[in-house]
Amino acid sequence: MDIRERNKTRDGIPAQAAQVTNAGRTATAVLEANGTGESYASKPEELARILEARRGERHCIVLQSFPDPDAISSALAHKLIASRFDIECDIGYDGIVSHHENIALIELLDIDLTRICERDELKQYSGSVFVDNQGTTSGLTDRLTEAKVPVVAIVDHHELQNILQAEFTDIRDASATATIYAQYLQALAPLEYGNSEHTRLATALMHGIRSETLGLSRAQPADYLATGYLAEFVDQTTLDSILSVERSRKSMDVIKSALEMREMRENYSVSGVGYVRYEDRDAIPQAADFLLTEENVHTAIVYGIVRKPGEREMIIGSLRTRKPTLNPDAFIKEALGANEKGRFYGGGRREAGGFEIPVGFLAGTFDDEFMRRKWKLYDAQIKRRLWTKIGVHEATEIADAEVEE
Ligand SMILES: [Mn+2]
Repeated sequence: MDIRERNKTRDGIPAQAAQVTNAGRTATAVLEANGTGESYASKPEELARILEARRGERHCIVLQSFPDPDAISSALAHKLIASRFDIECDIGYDGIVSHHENIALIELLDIDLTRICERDELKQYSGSVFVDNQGTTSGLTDRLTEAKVPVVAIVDHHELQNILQAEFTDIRDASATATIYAQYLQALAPLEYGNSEHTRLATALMHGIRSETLGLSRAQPADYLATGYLAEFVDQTTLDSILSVERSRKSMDVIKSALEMREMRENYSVSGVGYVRYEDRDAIPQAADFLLTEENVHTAIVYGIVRKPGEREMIIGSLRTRKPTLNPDAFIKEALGANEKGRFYGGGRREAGGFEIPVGFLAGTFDDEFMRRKWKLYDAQIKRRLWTKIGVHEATEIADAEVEE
């Protein structure tokens, strides 16, 4: 069944009520009830069977192009589980690790990520594993398919994307992929106290779950079970250092522009921040998080043109919402549509979504006037689509007038 269909049923019950109903049940029952009523209790066993059949192989764990703590920690957990089956894994990505918290996570926990570039041979892998994504947000997906590397597993909590078929699939409505992996670990590779590798993994997963739940304030029963399990293995000092890393000056500038440029209608706060350096791309979701903290705002959308030197130019945007009836995946797909190949410009999960629209023919840096007009044009078009979806119409004309000035 489509995960969105299942969400609808669940969303019929207010989140609070659902949590109260879950109280007092056994751990497994809560895990099952937390999502959809479908049982996930047998998933670790199923994963073990698949990995057993691939003993001795080498796999590539694929992260989204811009890995976040949830993805990084989940990949680390997958790597540990796979090692129990003599499967060696590289954790691969093709973009950039830019958010300061992510860099701190990798540095402080000594995590080995492999940046895979154009010339790297992918045929060396006997299988690929997608964690915290389903192939839509990585440039490696098409390359692995071309190299005929079979998809061994997909473990994710985003809406079902249906672009890859895997031997093992666990896509559920969880807060974090790290929450799912904490469950797998308990069943397949229980953490041991005093093992430094396990301490690093538990710390990373704790950070992954915290970052997906706004520091646990949005946590669900399954997240408390996961963090409850991880807690005794976590290195609190390291976790504190990761969390206290300051935002870069450039990120602060993007957040400032988002605040200045925001337009508010019907409790939606929409802000186009103009050109953003590739390294500062993660400031866009941070700015959306920030705009969501304003009173009377239930949904914030921030976007900008991101330029990767010498390469593609994209409109990159983030949506954050507190509105229980707003499905970010459907909202973005319906508002912005798909390209000529039918691939949607974006999607999402509960409370968050993102989009990437190639600038294409207009890409490139020219004089200031050209750059200013280009931004105005894209800004106007995105606002037109968003306001139309939201149901505000007069704003479209304002945007048109600005472009024609
Ligand atoms: Mn995630």
